[in-house]
Amino acid sequence: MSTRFRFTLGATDGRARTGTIHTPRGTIRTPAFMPVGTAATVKAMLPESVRATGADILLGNTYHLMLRPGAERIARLGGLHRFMNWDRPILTDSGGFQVMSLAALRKLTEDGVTFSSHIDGSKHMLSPETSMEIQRLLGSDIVMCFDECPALPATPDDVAKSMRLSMRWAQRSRDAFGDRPGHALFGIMQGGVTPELRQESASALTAIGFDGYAIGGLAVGEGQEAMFGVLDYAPGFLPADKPRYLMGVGKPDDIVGAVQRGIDMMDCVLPSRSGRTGQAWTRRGQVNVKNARHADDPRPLDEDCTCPACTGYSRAYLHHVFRAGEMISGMLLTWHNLHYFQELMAGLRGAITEGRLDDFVADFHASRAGGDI
Ligand code: PRF
Ligand code: ZN
Repeated sequence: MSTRFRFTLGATDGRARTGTIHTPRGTIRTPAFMPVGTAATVKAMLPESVRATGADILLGNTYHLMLRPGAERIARLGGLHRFMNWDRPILTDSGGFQVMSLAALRKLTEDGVTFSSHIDGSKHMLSPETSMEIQRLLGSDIVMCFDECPALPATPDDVAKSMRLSMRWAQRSRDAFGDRPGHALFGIMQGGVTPELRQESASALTAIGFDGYAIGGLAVGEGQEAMFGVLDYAPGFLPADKPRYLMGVGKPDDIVGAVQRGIDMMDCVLPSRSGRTGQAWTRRGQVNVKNARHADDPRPLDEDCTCPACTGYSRAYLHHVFRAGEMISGMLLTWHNLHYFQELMAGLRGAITEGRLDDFVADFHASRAGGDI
């Protein structure tokens, strides 16, 4: 493959920046939002529809795919891109975070973690080495280090021990990943809400050397103020010439605040998951289509939105198909939500490029009504 993995910075506005990640499977415009395709599908969406919303890259999960249908099976079938019919870049999470939130009978040691599947109870093991092997079998373009994200609340001492374990695992991940031209390995910073621990983690990772750096261990219940508190300093501990990825974030206002603080990539299940529970995100706030006051409303979700849900259907129809449990409900709302999130990212990129991010952010907050609209 001719194109190596490469990040080029574009414009900056304050601490915010635009950029381009070049990969053999295509380019990723940053700041980027990555829709989540946990089980080799962005639920309720065809891959071409996900692309039509403006996504350059999807996220997949080691944990789910190793359990079902299995990484070796996906490899035999030509890899995850071929399997799910998405030929653009895929980033895969490494599994540890999902083990801790989903699996039963977890046992953590220096070597890795053993656990029972949440699907059938079968026993499995993940370590830096097995996670790198599974992500290789999947054919992931951006591979994440195997880390541990401590459940909060935790004492600073527990957070420090966990972070140091993750840093030893980061070195093992780097060694096991090896040299794979065209594929990238990202380190994951931990350290909770303690600046000294975040600095120690960043130093450990940059000494090892990665193609990009994630900020893990946030959006785990600490609240937006505490998360922004960490994002006020943590991105500055990382090399400016490499992409910075904030894992598992977030709501539109989290995304805007993270981009203002120098984050380049994010992922979250929110637009797809809330689409299936009747929640729409719009530039004017949230709409809950299950609310009875939409039953006779001929207006679209958002007059200004060009997605299929807003150009073809009324709030009354979206209310009806949600209430009737029709599959098109999740399809239309997921499409709308992903379209809105991608339009927000395009708006942020344009504002940074033109040096008007502060005005963009002021408009973003001003146009949002309090509560359901
Ligand atoms: N580590 C990994 N995946 C993650 C996280 C983490 O800390 C988070 C935290 N928000 C989401 N996904 N590997
Ligand atoms: Zn729409």
